[in-house]
Amino acid sequence: VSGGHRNLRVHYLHDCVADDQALVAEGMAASKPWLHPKFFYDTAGSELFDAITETEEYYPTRTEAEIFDRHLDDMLAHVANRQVLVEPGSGNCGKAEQFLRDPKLSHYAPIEISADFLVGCCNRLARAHPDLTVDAICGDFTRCQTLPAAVPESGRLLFFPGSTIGNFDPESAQDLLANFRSLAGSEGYLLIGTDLPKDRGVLEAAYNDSQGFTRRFNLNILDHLNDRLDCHFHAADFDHDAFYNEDLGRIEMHLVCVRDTRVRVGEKHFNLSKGESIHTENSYKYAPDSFVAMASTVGFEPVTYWTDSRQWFAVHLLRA
Ligand code: AVJ
Repeated sequence: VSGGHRNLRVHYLHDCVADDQALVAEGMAASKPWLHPKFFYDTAGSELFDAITETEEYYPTRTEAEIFDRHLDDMLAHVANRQVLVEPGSGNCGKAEQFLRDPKLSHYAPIEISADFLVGCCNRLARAHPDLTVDAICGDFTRCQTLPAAVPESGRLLFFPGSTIGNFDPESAQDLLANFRSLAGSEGYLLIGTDLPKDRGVLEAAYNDSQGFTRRFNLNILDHLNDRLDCHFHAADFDHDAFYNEDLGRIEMHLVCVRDTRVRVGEKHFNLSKGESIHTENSYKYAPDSFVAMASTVGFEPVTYWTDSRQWFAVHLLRA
Protein backbone atom coordinates (compact mmCIF):
# COMPACT_ATOMS: atom_id res chain seq x y z
CA VAL A 1 0.00 0.00 0.00
CA SER A 2 1.58 3.25 -1.13
CA GLY A 3 0.68 6.38 -3.02
CA GLY A 4 2.15 9.59 -4.31
CA HIS A 5 -0.20 11.76 -2.30
CA ARG A 6 -1.25 11.92 1.34
CA ASN A 7 -4.88 11.16 0.37
CA LEU A 8 -4.09 8.35 -2.10
CA ARG A 9 -3.69 4.72 -1.05
CA VAL A 10 -2.86 2.11 -3.68
CA HIS A 11 -3.93 -1.53 -3.19
CA TYR A 12 -2.91 -4.45 -5.39
CA LEU A 13 -5.26 -7.42 -5.69
CA HIS A 14 -3.07 -10.46 -6.14
CA ASP A 15 -2.20 -11.04 -9.75
CA CYS A 16 -3.71 -14.02 -11.52
CA VAL A 17 -1.30 -14.35 -14.47
CA ALA A 18 -1.41 -18.18 -14.32
CA ASP A 19 -5.21 -18.26 -14.38
CA ASP A 20 -5.24 -15.69 -17.15
CA GLN A 21 -3.00 -17.78 -19.39
CA ALA A 22 -5.29 -20.76 -18.76
CA LEU A 23 -8.27 -18.57 -19.69
CA VAL A 24 -6.59 -17.69 -23.01
CA ALA A 25 -5.82 -21.37 -23.69
CA GLU A 26 -9.39 -22.36 -22.82
CA GLY A 27 -10.75 -19.89 -25.34
CA MET A 28 -8.29 -20.86 -28.07
CA ALA A 29 -9.08 -24.57 -27.63
CA ALA A 30 -12.81 -24.01 -28.22
CA SER A 31 -14.37 -25.01 -31.53
CA LYS A 32 -15.19 -21.32 -31.98
CA PRO A 33 -12.13 -19.63 -30.47
CA TRP A 34 -12.66 -16.66 -28.14
CA LEU A 35 -10.68 -14.30 -25.93
CA HIS A 36 -12.00 -12.53 -22.83
CA PRO A 37 -12.54 -8.81 -23.54
CA LYS A 38 -10.83 -7.79 -20.29
CA PHE A 39 -7.56 -8.49 -22.16
CA PHE A 40 -8.15 -5.38 -24.29
CA TYR A 41 -7.10 -3.16 -21.42
CA ASP A 42 -3.37 -2.83 -21.10
CA THR A 43 -2.08 0.77 -21.15
CA ALA A 44 -2.13 0.97 -24.96
CA GLY A 45 -5.63 -0.57 -25.07
CA SER A 46 -6.97 1.84 -22.44
CA GLU A 47 -5.58 4.74 -24.48
CA LEU A 48 -7.08 3.35 -27.68
CA PHE A 49 -10.45 2.99 -25.97
CA ASP A 50 -10.24 6.66 -24.93
CA ALA A 51 -9.55 7.54 -28.58
CA ILE A 52 -12.60 5.49 -29.68
CA THR A 53 -14.84 7.49 -27.34
CA GLU A 54 -13.77 10.69 -29.12
CA THR A 55 -14.71 9.44 -32.59
CA GLU A 56 -17.79 10.77 -34.29
CA GLU A 57 -19.30 7.29 -34.72
CA TYR A 58 -18.93 5.99 -31.15
CA TYR A 59 -22.05 7.47 -29.53
CA PRO A 60 -22.30 5.59 -26.16
CA THR A 61 -19.82 7.62 -24.10
CA ARG A 62 -21.07 10.96 -25.40
CA THR A 63 -24.74 9.98 -25.00
CA GLU A 64 -24.24 8.75 -21.46
CA ALA A 65 -22.38 11.99 -20.67
CA GLU A 66 -25.39 13.93 -21.94
CA ILE A 67 -27.61 11.94 -19.55
CA PHE A 68 -25.30 12.69 -16.61
CA ASP A 69 -25.18 16.36 -17.60
CA ARG A 70 -28.92 16.71 -17.73
CA HIS A 71 -29.83 14.61 -14.71
CA LEU A 72 -26.90 14.85 -12.32
CA ASP A 73 -28.79 16.81 -9.67
CA ASP A 74 -31.67 14.34 -9.76
CA MET A 75 -29.23 11.42 -9.57
CA LEU A 76 -27.40 12.95 -6.60
CA ALA A 77 -30.73 13.61 -4.85
CA HIS A 78 -31.66 9.94 -5.28
CA VAL A 79 -28.40 8.71 -3.75
CA ALA A 80 -28.17 11.31 -0.97
CA ASN A 81 -26.00 10.36 2.02
CA ARG A 82 -23.74 7.95 0.18
CA GLN A 83 -20.14 8.48 1.32
CA VAL A 84 -18.24 5.94 -0.74
CA LEU A 85 -18.12 5.80 -4.51
CA VAL A 86 -16.86 2.40 -5.75
CA GLU A 87 -16.14 2.10 -9.47
CA PRO A 88 -15.33 -1.32 -10.97
CA GLY A 89 -13.44 -0.85 -14.26
CA SER A 90 -12.91 2.87 -13.75
CA GLY A 91 -10.71 3.49 -16.81
CA ASN A 92 -9.46 7.09 -16.60
CA CYS A 93 -11.81 7.89 -13.65
CA GLY A 94 -13.21 10.81 -15.66
CA LYS A 95 -16.88 9.91 -15.23
CA ALA A 96 -16.70 9.69 -11.45
CA GLU A 97 -15.35 13.19 -11.06
CA GLN A 98 -18.69 14.91 -11.59
CA PHE A 99 -20.15 12.91 -8.67
CA LEU A 100 -17.31 13.95 -6.42
CA ARG A 101 -18.61 17.50 -6.33
CA ASP A 102 -21.14 16.09 -3.80
CA PRO A 103 -19.29 16.92 -0.56
CA LYS A 104 -20.86 13.92 1.22
CA LEU A 105 -18.88 11.60 -1.02
CA SER A 106 -15.66 11.44 0.97
CA HIS A 107 -14.18 8.24 -0.47
CA TYR A 108 -13.50 7.07 -4.01
CA ALA A 109 -12.44 3.48 -4.71
CA PRO A 110 -11.80 2.74 -8.39
CA ILE A 111 -10.93 -0.86 -9.40
CA GLU A 112 -8.96 -1.11 -12.63
CA ILE A 113 -6.93 -3.89 -14.27
CA SER A 114 -4.53 -1.48 -15.98
CA ALA A 115 -2.49 -0.58 -12.88
CA ASP A 116 -0.09 2.07 -14.23
CA PHE A 117 -2.93 3.80 -16.00
CA LEU A 118 -5.02 3.79 -12.79
CA VAL A 119 -2.28 5.09 -10.50
CA GLY A 120 -1.50 7.89 -12.96
CA CYS A 121 -5.14 8.95 -13.05
CA CYS A 122 -5.58 8.68 -9.26
CA ASN A 123 -2.51 10.82 -8.60
CA ARG A 124 -4.12 13.57 -10.61
CA LEU A 125 -7.49 13.09 -8.92
CA ALA A 126 -6.06 13.03 -5.39
CA ARG A 127 -4.19 16.27 -6.05
CA ALA A 128 -7.33 17.94 -7.46
CA HIS A 129 -9.51 16.81 -4.51
CA PRO A 130 -7.49 17.18 -1.32
CA ASP A 131 -10.48 16.36 0.93
CA LEU A 132 -11.20 13.09 -0.82
CA THR A 133 -9.66 9.78 0.20
CA VAL A 134 -8.78 7.76 -2.89
CA ASP A 135 -8.32 3.98 -2.58
CA ALA A 136 -6.94 2.90 -5.96
CA ILE A 137 -7.52 -0.85 -6.31
CA CYS A 138 -5.31 -2.37 -9.00
CA GLY A 139 -6.84 -5.62 -10.14
CA ASP A 140 -9.46 -7.49 -12.07
CA PHE A 141 -12.96 -6.54 -10.93
CA THR A 142 -14.36 -9.80 -12.33
CA ARG A 143 -12.29 -11.59 -9.64
CA CYS A 144 -12.90 -9.05 -6.84
CA GLN A 145 -15.21 -10.60 -4.21
CA THR A 146 -14.51 -8.17 -1.35
CA LEU A 147 -12.95 -4.71 -1.13
CA PRO A 148 -9.79 -3.90 0.89
CA ALA A 149 -10.62 -3.29 4.57
CA ALA A 150 -9.62 0.38 4.18
CA VAL A 151 -12.80 1.08 2.16
CA PRO A 152 -15.68 1.93 4.53
CA GLU A 153 -18.54 -0.55 4.40
CA SER A 154 -21.55 1.63 4.90
CA GLY A 155 -23.00 4.14 2.49
CA ARG A 156 -21.60 2.64 -0.70
CA LEU A 157 -22.63 3.66 -4.19
CA LEU A 158 -21.37 1.33 -6.90
CA PHE A 159 -20.85 3.09 -10.19
CA PHE A 160 -20.65 1.01 -13.36
CA PRO A 161 -21.17 3.34 -16.31
CA GLY A 162 -20.28 2.92 -19.97
CA SER A 163 -22.31 -0.21 -20.75
CA THR A 164 -19.45 -2.47 -19.63
CA ILE A 165 -22.16 -4.88 -18.39
CA GLY A 166 -22.86 -5.45 -22.10
CA ASN A 167 -19.54 -7.29 -22.44
CA PHE A 168 -20.86 -10.18 -20.34
CA ASP A 169 -23.12 -12.98 -21.53
CA PRO A 170 -26.50 -12.83 -19.78
CA GLU A 171 -25.55 -15.58 -17.28
CA SER A 172 -22.20 -13.95 -16.42
CA ALA A 173 -23.88 -10.56 -16.27
CA GLN A 174 -26.23 -11.97 -13.63
CA ASP A 175 -23.30 -13.37 -11.63
CA LEU A 176 -21.53 -10.01 -11.84
CA LEU A 177 -24.65 -8.15 -10.69
CA ALA A 178 -24.99 -10.59 -7.76
CA ASN A 179 -21.36 -9.85 -6.85
CA PHE A 180 -22.00 -6.09 -7.11
CA ARG A 181 -24.98 -6.47 -4.81
CA SER A 182 -22.76 -7.98 -2.13
CA LEU A 183 -20.02 -5.36 -2.71
CA ALA A 184 -22.62 -2.61 -2.34
CA GLY A 185 -23.67 -3.95 1.09
CA SER A 186 -26.94 -3.30 2.84
CA GLU A 187 -28.61 -0.09 1.75
CA GLY A 188 -26.07 0.22 -1.05
CA TYR A 189 -26.94 1.47 -4.51
CA LEU A 190 -25.82 0.62 -8.03
CA LEU A 191 -25.81 3.24 -10.79
CA ILE A 192 -25.23 1.42 -14.07
CA GLY A 193 -25.18 2.40 -17.74
CA THR A 194 -26.63 0.17 -20.47
CA ASP A 195 -26.66 0.71 -24.20
CA LEU A 196 -30.13 0.40 -25.81
CA PRO A 197 -31.13 -1.55 -28.95
CA LYS A 198 -31.28 0.70 -32.01
CA ASP A 199 -30.84 0.99 -35.76
CA ARG A 200 -28.25 -1.42 -37.17
CA GLY A 201 -26.47 1.31 -39.17
CA VAL A 202 -25.83 3.42 -36.07
CA LEU A 203 -24.62 0.41 -34.10
CA GLU A 204 -22.31 -0.98 -36.76
CA ALA A 205 -20.74 2.40 -37.50
CA ALA A 206 -19.91 2.79 -33.80
CA TYR A 207 -17.78 -0.39 -33.90
CA ASN A 208 -16.17 0.36 -37.29
CA ASP A 209 -14.99 3.96 -36.90
CA SER A 210 -13.47 5.48 -40.02
CA GLN A 211 -10.23 6.49 -38.27
CA GLY A 212 -9.55 2.83 -37.46
CA PHE A 213 -9.21 3.16 -33.69
CA THR A 214 -11.61 0.26 -33.07
CA ARG A 215 -9.61 -1.89 -35.47
CA ARG A 216 -6.37 -1.06 -33.61
CA PHE A 217 -8.11 -1.64 -30.26
CA ASN A 218 -9.27 -5.09 -31.38
CA LEU A 219 -5.81 -6.07 -32.72
CA ASN A 220 -4.03 -4.69 -29.63
CA ILE A 221 -5.45 -7.56 -27.57
CA LEU A 222 -2.92 -9.83 -29.33
CA ASP A 223 0.07 -7.61 -28.52
CA HIS A 224 -1.09 -7.45 -24.90
CA LEU A 225 -1.28 -11.26 -24.62
CA ASN A 226 2.12 -11.61 -26.32
CA ASP A 227 3.68 -9.14 -23.87
CA ARG A 228 2.11 -10.29 -20.62
CA LEU A 229 1.00 -13.91 -20.83
CA ASP A 230 3.81 -15.63 -22.78
CA CYS A 231 1.76 -15.98 -25.96
CA HIS A 232 2.68 -15.66 -29.59
CA PHE A 233 -0.06 -14.37 -31.87
CA HIS A 234 1.07 -13.04 -35.24
CA ALA A 235 -1.05 -9.88 -35.33
CA ALA A 236 -0.45 -9.30 -39.07
CA ASP A 237 -2.40 -12.53 -39.76
CA PHE A 238 -5.63 -11.04 -38.36
CA ASP A 239 -8.13 -8.35 -39.29
CA HIS A 240 -10.95 -6.58 -37.46
CA ASP A 241 -14.61 -7.52 -37.98
CA ALA A 242 -17.62 -6.12 -36.09
CA PHE A 243 -21.35 -6.57 -36.78
CA TYR A 244 -24.75 -6.48 -35.08
CA ASN A 245 -26.26 -9.88 -34.24
CA GLU A 246 -29.85 -8.75 -33.96
CA ASP A 247 -31.25 -12.12 -32.81
CA LEU A 248 -28.97 -12.10 -29.79
CA GLY A 249 -29.17 -8.31 -29.30
CA ARG A 250 -25.44 -7.76 -29.38
CA ILE A 251 -22.54 -6.34 -31.34
CA GLU A 252 -19.90 -9.01 -31.95
CA MET A 253 -16.24 -8.24 -32.55
CA HIS A 254 -13.97 -10.82 -34.12
CA LEU A 255 -10.38 -11.10 -35.34
CA VAL A 256 -10.54 -12.89 -38.68
CA CYS A 257 -7.52 -14.78 -40.01
CA VAL A 258 -6.42 -13.37 -43.35
CA ARG A 259 -4.14 -16.42 -43.90
CA ASP A 260 -3.45 -19.72 -42.11
CA THR A 261 -1.71 -19.02 -38.83
CA ARG A 262 -0.25 -20.77 -35.79
CA VAL A 263 -0.73 -19.46 -32.26
CA ARG A 264 1.27 -20.32 -29.14
CA VAL A 265 -0.17 -19.89 -25.63
CA GLY A 266 2.50 -20.89 -23.10
CA GLU A 267 3.36 -24.50 -24.07
CA LYS A 268 0.25 -25.02 -26.18
CA HIS A 269 -0.13 -24.52 -29.92
CA PHE A 270 -3.27 -23.84 -31.97
CA ASN A 271 -3.70 -23.72 -35.74
CA LEU A 272 -6.22 -21.44 -37.39
CA SER A 273 -7.11 -21.46 -41.07
CA LYS A 274 -7.69 -18.49 -43.32
CA GLY A 275 -11.29 -17.26 -42.81
CA GLU A 276 -11.57 -18.64 -39.24
CA SER A 277 -11.95 -16.07 -36.51
CA ILE A 278 -11.39 -15.41 -32.82
CA HIS A 279 -14.40 -13.89 -31.05
CA THR A 280 -13.05 -11.07 -28.89
CA GLU A 281 -16.11 -9.20 -27.62
CA ASN A 282 -19.86 -9.05 -27.29
CA SER A 283 -21.59 -5.80 -26.49
CA TYR A 284 -25.19 -6.51 -25.47
CA LYS A 285 -27.86 -3.85 -25.96
CA TYR A 286 -30.57 -4.16 -23.27
CA ALA A 287 -34.08 -2.79 -23.46
CA PRO A 288 -34.88 -1.21 -20.04
CA ASP A 289 -37.48 -3.83 -19.08
CA SER A 290 -35.25 -6.79 -19.78
CA PHE A 291 -32.34 -5.21 -17.91
CA VAL A 292 -34.51 -4.51 -14.86
CA ALA A 293 -35.84 -8.09 -14.99
CA MET A 294 -32.29 -9.47 -15.00
CA ALA A 295 -31.20 -7.25 -12.07
CA SER A 296 -34.32 -8.23 -10.12
CA THR A 297 -33.47 -11.92 -10.32
CA VAL A 298 -30.37 -11.26 -8.16
CA GLY A 299 -32.30 -9.13 -5.67
CA PHE A 300 -31.78 -5.57 -6.91
CA GLU A 301 -34.82 -3.32 -6.70
CA PRO A 302 -35.23 -0.83 -9.56
CA VAL A 303 -35.47 2.76 -8.32
CA THR A 304 -35.60 4.64 -11.62
CA TYR A 305 -33.71 5.13 -14.87
CA TRP A 306 -32.75 8.08 -17.07
CA THR A 307 -32.33 8.21 -20.82
CA ASP A 308 -31.35 10.71 -23.56
CA SER A 309 -33.51 12.52 -26.11
CA ARG A 310 -32.95 9.83 -28.78
CA GLN A 311 -33.43 6.93 -26.33
CA TRP A 312 -30.05 5.52 -27.31
CA PHE A 313 -28.66 4.86 -23.83
CA ALA A 314 -30.00 4.33 -20.30
CA VAL A 315 -28.63 4.88 -16.79
CA HIS A 316 -30.36 2.69 -14.19
CA LEU A 317 -30.44 3.23 -10.44
CA LEU A 318 -30.93 0.03 -8.43
CA ARG A 319 -31.10 -0.57 -4.68
CA ALA A 320 -29.28 -3.56 -3.19
C1 AVJ B 1 -16.25 -0.39 -22.87
C2 AVJ B 1 -17.40 -2.42 -23.15
C3 AVJ B 1 -18.59 -0.38 -23.22
O1 AVJ B 1 -18.77 -2.47 -25.73
O2 AVJ B 1 -18.96 -0.46 -26.51
C4 AVJ B 1 -15.77 -0.10 -27.77
C5 AVJ B 1 -15.90 -1.50 -25.59
N1 AVJ B 1 -15.44 -2.21 -27.94
N2 AVJ B 1 -15.54 -0.39 -29.07
C6 AVJ B 1 -18.38 -1.30 -25.84
C7 AVJ B 1 -15.71 -1.26 -27.08
C8 AVJ B 1 -15.33 -1.66 -29.15
C9 AVJ B 1 -17.13 -0.86 -25.07
N3 AVJ B 1 -17.34 -1.03 -23.59
